[in-house]
Amino acid sequence: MELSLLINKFNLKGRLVALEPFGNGNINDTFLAIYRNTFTETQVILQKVNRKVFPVPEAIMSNMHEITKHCHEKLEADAKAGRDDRVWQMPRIVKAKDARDYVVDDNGEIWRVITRIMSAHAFNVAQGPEHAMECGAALGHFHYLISDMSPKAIVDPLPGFHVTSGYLKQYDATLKTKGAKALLGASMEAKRLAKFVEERRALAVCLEKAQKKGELKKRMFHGDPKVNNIMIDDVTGKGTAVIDLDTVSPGLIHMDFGDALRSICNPAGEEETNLAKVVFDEDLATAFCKGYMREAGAFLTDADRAYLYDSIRLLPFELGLRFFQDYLAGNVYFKTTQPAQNLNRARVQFRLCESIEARERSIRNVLKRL
Ligand code: GN1
Ligand code: MG
Repeated sequence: MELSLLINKFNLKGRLVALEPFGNGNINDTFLAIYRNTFTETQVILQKVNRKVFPVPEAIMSNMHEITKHCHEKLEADAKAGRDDRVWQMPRIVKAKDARDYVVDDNGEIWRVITRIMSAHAFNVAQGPEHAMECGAALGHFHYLISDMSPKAIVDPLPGFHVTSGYLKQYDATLKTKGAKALLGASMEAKRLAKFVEERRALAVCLEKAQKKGELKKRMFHGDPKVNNIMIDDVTGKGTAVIDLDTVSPGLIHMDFGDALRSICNPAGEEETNLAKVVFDEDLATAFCKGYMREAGAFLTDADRAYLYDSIRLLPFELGLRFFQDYLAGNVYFKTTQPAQNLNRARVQFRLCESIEARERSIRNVLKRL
């Protein structure tokens, strides 16, 4: 079905004047749509939910319904009580004309429309310490927002998501395939990455072990708080919204903490090809942590704090492993524009992991002072 006919099934007013690809997501197809009338215009985001990644896309939408309902009520109550120094925002679902939260196209694909947060932008890399601090504050505030949501309202969006030992198992199975063997045989760099993984098998289970011992407990988490999922207000420079709610579910908030830092503290970004430019920037990390603790520090236990360093080291390893496994499996999960892209993405994350390991003492000192 043509996109303009599809978006016409949603409850949007005015004339559609633009509909174009938007953002840099690795999973869903995303478009920006602009509707105009005599007086003003409305901008919304149209997305196709990736059914290769999310096994039950309908559940993604029922989760989104529950999460936005919970958070909007809380945000409005806080705003009314004048509790915040700013207006925190969260996109809302635009209903279809048949009053449902999404539209199913002729191929059975699920499409949704959500409002666009206006006068705000997300960046692909950190712009400096103030930006990093605002990202920290926005994630901390998001954790506060979802902290009292009932996990029962949520259907597991992506079984196995952020279970590092599971990714390792998947990687091991992939290694046995003919395709992976051929790719490994053909590239010294791929062999080097395989060795990198071998040397860090114990790292993969550090947080899972702490969870088994009861030191860490699942809470509601975001799942994907990378820098370009955090919107910054154009006017004030402050964080205003955390977007991409697809993976909000019960999990370890350490996964969010580590994921945000691996993304914010790598100013070279995820697609850098010159590894010399990939370093973990401690100034950005310190700023992020300050912002995060301001909003969420009160609900971290001593045990939570004890595992923060491990989470910072783990997440680039985990994402690098996921990219590398996908490369060896023939690029079936993450969107790519060229065959070696996932290999390069893995190189970047593993280099970041090394850079974190080299700075362990200093990072632990920063964390101690929080
Ligand atoms: C994917 O779609 P996007 O770009 O927000 C991935 C994250 C990765 C990220 C790396 C559901 O997120 O886990 O950290 O790419 N999302 C899923 O860029 O796998
Ligand atoms: Mg995402």
